[in-house]
Amino acid sequence: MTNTLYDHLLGAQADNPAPFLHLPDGTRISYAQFTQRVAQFAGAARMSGLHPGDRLALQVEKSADALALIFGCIQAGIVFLPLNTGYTADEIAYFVENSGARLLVCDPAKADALTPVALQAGATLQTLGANGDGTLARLADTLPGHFATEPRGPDDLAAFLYTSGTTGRSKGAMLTQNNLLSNALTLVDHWRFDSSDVLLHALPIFHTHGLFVATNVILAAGASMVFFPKLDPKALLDWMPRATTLMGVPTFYTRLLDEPGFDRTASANMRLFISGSAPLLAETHRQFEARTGHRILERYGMTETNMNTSNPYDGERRAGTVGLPLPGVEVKVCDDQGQELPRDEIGILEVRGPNVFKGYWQMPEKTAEELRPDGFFITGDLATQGADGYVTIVGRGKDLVISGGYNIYPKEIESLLDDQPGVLESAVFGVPHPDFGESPVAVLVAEKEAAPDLEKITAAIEKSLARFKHPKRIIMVDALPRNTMGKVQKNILRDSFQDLFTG
Ligand code: MLC
Ligand code: AMP
Repeated sequence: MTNTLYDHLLGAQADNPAPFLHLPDGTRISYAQFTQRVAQFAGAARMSGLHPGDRLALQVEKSADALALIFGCIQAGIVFLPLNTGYTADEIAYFVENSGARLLVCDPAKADALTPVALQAGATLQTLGANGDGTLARLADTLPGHFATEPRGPDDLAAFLYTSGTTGRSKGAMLTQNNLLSNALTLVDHWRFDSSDVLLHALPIFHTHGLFVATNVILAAGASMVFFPKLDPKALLDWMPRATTLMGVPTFYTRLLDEPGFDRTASANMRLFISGSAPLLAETHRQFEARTGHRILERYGMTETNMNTSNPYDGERRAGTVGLPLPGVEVKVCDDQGQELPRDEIGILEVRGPNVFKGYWQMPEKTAEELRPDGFFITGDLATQGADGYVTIVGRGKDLVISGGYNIYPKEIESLLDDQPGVLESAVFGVPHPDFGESPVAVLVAEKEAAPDLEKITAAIEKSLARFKHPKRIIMVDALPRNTMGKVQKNILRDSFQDLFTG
């Protein structure tokens, strides 16, 4: 047996002198150099006591070493869980404990805050910094650039990505080697990537988009990417004449359009701009084409399924739609019972294919709620599919806010707010935001006897929740609008406050 994912993405290129990463300072890292660093990290994880199937949690800044550690896990058969760098120690504690991770790797600056978290969960802690520093990097430096690749089959687990739910705590979506590989190979073909491509990579590497879509596609194509630490539109513009493609969330495109120097000439060398993770406004699509002559290619996916649909490369890239099902992926629009609806009717989108995950880690009942026995996954997105097959996402059946491509589950914030002294009840909902697409707003109803202390509430939010989840406004109201069943009518709240950031 071989290692499905490692062999296809890296093993075959172990001697390839061509560049894989271009760092913004001009440094190039070839496939051969990267493969050696990956082997060193595979060895370092093994020497830290991890065996195949064990979990390794990492909350590290974006860097070539961070990526090498992730691929080192794949080579050593270790299941990795990449965590948003914005998560607080409270949030990390849950992921480490829930996954049973034996090793937590964090930025050196977070070691003091996270040592107790690791201890509490019975895990060890190592550090990895963005500048090649950290205890794990030092250990890796001492190890050989070869590692006996651990055999792993297509159905073996490769990664857990945690995704919050509309009720309760986050769930670890279990992704197999073949989930990731099959999707990467499909996308290379569908989007016509080859070894001459240079991708502008400015996404974080702890989510599907930046890791499994962007990075795996580049590796599978033998192409290269400019590895920016974060989005900086001016840096993108500097590199654009040497690049061919960009993948981003809609905020990337609105911020690029805010750059006066971004035009046809600046983007003349680019062949493809891809958007996803959140709805791209048809207006942004039109403005982008008018300014650059490029039609953005929008696609649709999720943590549990990788990519499901995409606008075509050659055919019509239709603004406001997410295109057609990818080869090998089946989609259907259904009613609540899973009965397929006629074309053009609005229902819940369900998807099936080799891309669909295995289930939620140690949560069989949650898995059963969302993954049907016949393999269709209930996405929770409201959609229509036209007679010509194009899918349009028209809304969400799930209570979710997407801010700049990050998912925020109102339930998580409401639970915290409801626990605060003086708060009778709360509701959190998303309203349009010019930069992030949507932003969360909280409304609070005070208890009769004691008014809530907003400063203390803000402090409680700071301690528990990553900053991107913080409500952009907290507003006191007399009562929450409810329907006759007693359910809070968030649509009324959204309508009442829709101009808060755009008015
Ligand atoms: C950062 N901040 C955000 C935010 N990103 N707040 C709300 N929403 C966001 N998305 C906050 C920070 O906490 C900080 O708060 C302040 O904004 C500035 O931080 P920053 O790091 O300088 O922000 P910036 O670089 O401007 O980041 C914005 C962004 C980034 C849009 C470029 O969020 C981003 O790269 N988003 C991509 C997310 C992504 O990869 N999603 C894919 C998920 S996978 P303060 O208070 O300290 O000032 C998926 C599946 C699929 O969905 O289909 O792809
Ligand atoms: P996540 O759980 O972070 O993977 O987020 C997945 C969700 O992002 C999907 O269920 C959709 O609601 C949303 N999403 C992803 N891509 C698009 C898109 N192109 N248009 C609209 N929504 C999208």
